[in-house]
Amino acid sequence: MDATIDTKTVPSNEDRLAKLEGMGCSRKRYEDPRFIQGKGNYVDDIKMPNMLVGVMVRSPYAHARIKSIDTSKALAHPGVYAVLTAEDLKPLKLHWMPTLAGDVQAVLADGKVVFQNQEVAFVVAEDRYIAADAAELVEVEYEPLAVLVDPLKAMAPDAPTVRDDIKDKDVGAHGARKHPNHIFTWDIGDKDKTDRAFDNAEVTVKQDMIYQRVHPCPLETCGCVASFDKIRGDLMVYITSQAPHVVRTVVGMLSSIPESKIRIISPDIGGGFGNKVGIYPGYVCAIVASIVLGRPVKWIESRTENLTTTAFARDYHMTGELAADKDGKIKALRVHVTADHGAFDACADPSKWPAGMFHVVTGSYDIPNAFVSVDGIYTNKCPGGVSYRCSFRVTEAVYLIERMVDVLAQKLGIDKAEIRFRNFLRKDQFPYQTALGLEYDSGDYEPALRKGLAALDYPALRAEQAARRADPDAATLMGIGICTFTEIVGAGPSKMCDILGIGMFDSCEIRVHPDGSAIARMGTISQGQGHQTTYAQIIASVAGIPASLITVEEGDTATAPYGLGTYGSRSTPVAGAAIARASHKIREKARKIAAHLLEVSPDDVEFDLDRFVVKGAPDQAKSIKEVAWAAYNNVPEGMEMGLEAVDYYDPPNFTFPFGTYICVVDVDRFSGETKIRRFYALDDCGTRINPMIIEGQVHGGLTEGFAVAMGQQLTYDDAGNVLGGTLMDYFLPTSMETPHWETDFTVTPSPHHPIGAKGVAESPHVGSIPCFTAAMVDAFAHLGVTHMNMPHNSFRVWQQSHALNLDQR
Ligand code: MCN
Ligand code: CUM
Repeated sequence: MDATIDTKTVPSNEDRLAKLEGMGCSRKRYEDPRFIQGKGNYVDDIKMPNMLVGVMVRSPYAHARIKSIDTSKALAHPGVYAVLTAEDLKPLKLHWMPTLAGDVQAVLADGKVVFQNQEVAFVVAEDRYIAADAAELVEVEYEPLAVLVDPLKAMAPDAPTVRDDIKDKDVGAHGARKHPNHIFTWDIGDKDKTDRAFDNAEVTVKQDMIYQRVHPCPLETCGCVASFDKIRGDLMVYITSQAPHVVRTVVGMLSSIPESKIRIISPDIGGGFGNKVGIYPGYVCAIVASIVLGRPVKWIESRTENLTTTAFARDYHMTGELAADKDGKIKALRVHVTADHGAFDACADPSKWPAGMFHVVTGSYDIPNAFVSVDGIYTNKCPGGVSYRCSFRVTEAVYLIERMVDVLAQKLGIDKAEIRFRNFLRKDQFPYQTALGLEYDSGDYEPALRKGLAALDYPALRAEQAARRADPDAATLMGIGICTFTEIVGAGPSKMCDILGIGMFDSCEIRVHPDGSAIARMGTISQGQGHQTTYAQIIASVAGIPASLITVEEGDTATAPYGLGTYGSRSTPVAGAAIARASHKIREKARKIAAHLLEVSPDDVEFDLDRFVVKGAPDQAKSIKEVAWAAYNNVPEGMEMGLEAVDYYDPPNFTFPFGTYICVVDVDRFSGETKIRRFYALDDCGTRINPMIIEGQVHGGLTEGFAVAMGQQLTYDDAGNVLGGTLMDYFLPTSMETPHWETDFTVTPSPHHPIGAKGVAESPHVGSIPCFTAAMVDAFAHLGVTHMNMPHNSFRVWQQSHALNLDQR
């Protein structure tokens, strides 16, 4: 089908716009036919000739010395090709690997294990069943050691030492260490000024809160297929990675194979949510095994391995304080965090930021003074991760400030919406320098909250709540939660953000073929976000090529330009900008070719949706399709043939999406059972590329927010056993539990982004979690409750009611 335009009989603008399917259009997802029909191509779908499969032997103990490992029985098992232990990796210097956070991590346990299910040996066999049977035959003798699970006890003089390998190092990647279990202290803000503001304040409030340890739960677990060609010296790895180019660089560093001989391919990915940013021991072992054996080796996690060993999130123990005047105008914020990073600091944050973007913690409010201090701590828990639909600790930051504003409102008896109006940054204050050193690009918070309050008829809800509270026999309590968050996404300016020294730019390369269709490649990688659909829409609007004629390809380092990948909702703010700029380069070259064809000066030619028109002579025009053909046979004197462009975009700043979320809950005061009556989510992500995809992203993020707030938790018992390592114990909501979502939007473009777009994918997660807690607390607020730790499952809520004697009739 020819979707381009015949310039002689130009259809109406409406028809042409519809054919382009550019920005603002709810174009159907190009990806869906293959996903819905089970025709996706995931890592576990990859089968290579002579492929072997590796399975990990893991530690049952959270902390133990390894006295011996006997692999002989496993090696003797028919169909087994190799059993790797730390001793085998030592000659290759691969028994430890550097982490993204500047620490080191054992690839296979070296002398002792430091968390339950830690990797101890890697068994490679004909197939997964044989490998799993043989893994049972590996005999490891352990001598259990005292276990540290509580980060608040980690710095005690008699606390067990988690990391023998660095116990005497008094400086780590982020400065001085005060204790063998201490990783870093990260301070930001003006402590003296903040302390003074507290000393002089009319009112202060303080609240402790625990943001529990959770785990992202993508449908597809982590895995890879590594294939080393001994003859050519080439390494090819299919991998579940949100950042394939970074994997290539890291694999190059570890293996000394030049990057030109390494090809990393992230095929279809069954969800990422931050779980697939890190580099895991399983990847390293599969690669080593393939190099040693000269055969492809696959490694795929089980669900339990995924939940208990790769990437955790949160585990922040926070104390917030606000100073304010009697009218609720905030004067200062002070925060201390004890951050449990597990046994190795393998957090995937930009290198310079050990607590990620936590310093967005001043939120949507004009807070003149702030000071934050974060202590990173080792414990006998799983390392890595940190991200879970959150731009590097933003979820924790937003949770803290939104909770604190509520606590202050409660103390002063001011309505929770009203106190926000009193403290919001005003539109004319942007760009706004926060007390913690960020520059917010744009925002318009007040209209968003007004729209939300009107949509739910807030006064009526409060009246209903008051009536309910006044009735001693009411069976349900009612809570209203408000969250007016500011996110920070689009890491990031290379002067602030890097990964292992590589600046966090992103990229786009577009080639227009002679027939006017095009292929575009980016350094990001979709895990379900629909990039193949939406990226084409940006090109369509800027370069005039119909989206249906644009093939978008990501995830193969052999073809895509270098990019830092997809996480932290950075694709639209960073790669999206590169796409717009590359498209613009195409358009400008096309304009010159069109002018040449029309025999006029390029200045006399205007771009008009999908064609170039001579100014003042609308019948004289060349379509982009005609120009594409000419690019290969008839270009102006001195111009290079072809029509392609590349752009590497280093953003000048982050983008700061925001939103107003409102949640109404009904809580059974006798059983603790909670029903989400309404959940309203207004998001502002600047220019909207595909409203339908945005809505889908918001639904997904809200569902994950609901999961975290209402049920998810990775608990450890005192011996360091993970309680919650299966989906029987770990809450993954289905459509049965998930509430109905109401979405809304405002549009406040980013002034520095070429098309004014901000990221959106993580906002619903970041913004909804404090909103759920706020609603739960609000249900009990008239009884003096100021905070309840998550998850708000029925049992815990019932305990709360019980403590307040609410379950006694
Ligand atoms: N979009 C838009 N207009 C905007 C902003 C975004 O139309 N102004 C569209 C984009 O074109 C893109 C989608 O919304 O198709 C998400 O864009 P963006 O907000 O830039 O986020 P990323 O593409 O960088 O996605 C990353 C983000 C993260 S970090 C997590 S975690 C998460 C999320 O995406 N993981 C997901 N959403 C997910 N959705 C699915 N299905 N699976 C995951 O693993
Ligand atoms: Cu923060 S989870 Mo996402 O960045 O892949």
